[in-house]
Amino acid sequence: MKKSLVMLCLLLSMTDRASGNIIIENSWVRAAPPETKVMAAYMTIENHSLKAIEMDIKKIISKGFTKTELHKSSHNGMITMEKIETLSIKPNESLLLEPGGLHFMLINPETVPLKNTAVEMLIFFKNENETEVVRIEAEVRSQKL
Ligand SMILES: [Cu+2]
Repeated sequence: MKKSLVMLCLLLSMTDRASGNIIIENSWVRAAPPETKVMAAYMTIENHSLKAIEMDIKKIISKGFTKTELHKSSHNGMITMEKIETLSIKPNESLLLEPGGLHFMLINPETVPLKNTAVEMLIFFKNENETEVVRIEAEVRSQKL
C-alpha cells in the first residue's frame, strides 16, 4: 500500500511538471544482434537548474530490460567498462553519454528491440528533497545521427 502511494505521487509529479530542470536530448540505443545480452544507450543530459543534481542511478528503468547501470568505457591498451555508482551534474552543465565514454548499460532484454523502434526509459534525479523523473524514448539505431 505504501509503495503504491509513493508510485502515485511520483506519477503525479511527473505529469505535473511542465518545465523540468533536466532536459535530455539525442537519446539513442545502439542496435544489436538478436542474441545480445546488453545494449548501450547514449544521450545528452542538461541540468538547467541553479543547483547540482544527482542522478539516482539505482532507480533508472529501461522498459523490457531487467536492469540499467551507468558505465564508463576507457581505453588503456584494452577497452574496459567501469560501473559508476554516483554522478552529479553541476548547475547549467550538460553530461554527454557517447560511444567510448559514459553510457547506460541496458541488461538482459526480454527481446532485443529492433532498429527504428524505441526503448522507453525513466531516468531519475534528486537534489536534497526533490525527485525529478525524465521519461524518454531512445531510438534504436546503428549509429549516432
Ligand atoms: Cu557498459
